[in-house]
Amino acid sequence: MQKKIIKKICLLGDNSVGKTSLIKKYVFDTFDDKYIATIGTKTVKKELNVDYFGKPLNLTLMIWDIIGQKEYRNLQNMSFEGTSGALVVCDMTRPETLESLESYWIDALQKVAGTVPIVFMANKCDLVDEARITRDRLMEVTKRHSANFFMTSAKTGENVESAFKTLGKKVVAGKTDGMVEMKTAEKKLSPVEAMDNIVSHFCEHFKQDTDYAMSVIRKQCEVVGLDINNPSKQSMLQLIEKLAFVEADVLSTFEVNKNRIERKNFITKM
Ligand code: G3D
Ligand code: MG
Repeated sequence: MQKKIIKKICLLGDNSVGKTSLIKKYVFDTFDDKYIATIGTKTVKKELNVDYFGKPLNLTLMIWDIIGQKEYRNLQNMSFEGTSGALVVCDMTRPETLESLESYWIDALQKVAGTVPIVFMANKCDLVDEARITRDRLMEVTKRHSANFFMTSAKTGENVESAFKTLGKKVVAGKTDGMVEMKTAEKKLSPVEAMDNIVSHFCEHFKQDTDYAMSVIRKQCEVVGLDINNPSKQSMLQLIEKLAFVEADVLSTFEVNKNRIERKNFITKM
């Protein structure tokens, strides 16, 4: 049987760079304005076949169209949650939209999703006479992020499929070009490894020193009766709730919930 996996990706970039049009072209193979008005920040699905270490793999991409207005920071952060990769889009007729990827979007994504693979789309390449971003400039910027770029057109369809497919492959491999490490999505964690991830996650995110964070962990393990050497799933879930409670004093509700979700993810990987 063919192996199947589902991955979430998102498209991000300033207003009007063509994110919605690109998704529409890729998923439905059309380009018109009616869809643009109705899709909003919805998610669409697209199945594709990719090669996974020499074996065919059926990959379903859940494609998120991220709202382009920078003021919607919380909505964006929520959308970035759990994303495995991103297409970062600029408009070739507006150089400021490329600057904005570096000064805002990539950073915002990585703060929530970590270092996930990205592929640049320099869109509206059909508007040849109006293009104000050069190939050299694109090379320079994308090199800094160890990423590929494609000059695309949602209007003609040029390179649209290639860009999505390239990201799909990277997402499956679970690595960025700059990283040697292989993070296989399917790797199972032992209970102790899950616990280890929860503890280190807490120590990283709790805004006080690591010693203090560890003392909080020890105390809360005692409270829920968790055995460090043989942690049960139930006790880890209880611990996660206790840690969220402690964090509520120093972090925002958004951060507390985000941490809780990320920690529970370690348990689902068991
Ligand atoms: P967004 O989702 O990033 O905000 P949209 O961008 O997909 O809504 O596109 C913004 C405008 O750019 C739309 O025009 C759309 O038709 C146009 N557009 C998108 N991609 C391309 C492209 O590759 N080539 C050209 N020539 N135009 C493109 P309107 O006029 O509806 O604002
Ligand atoms: Mg849009």
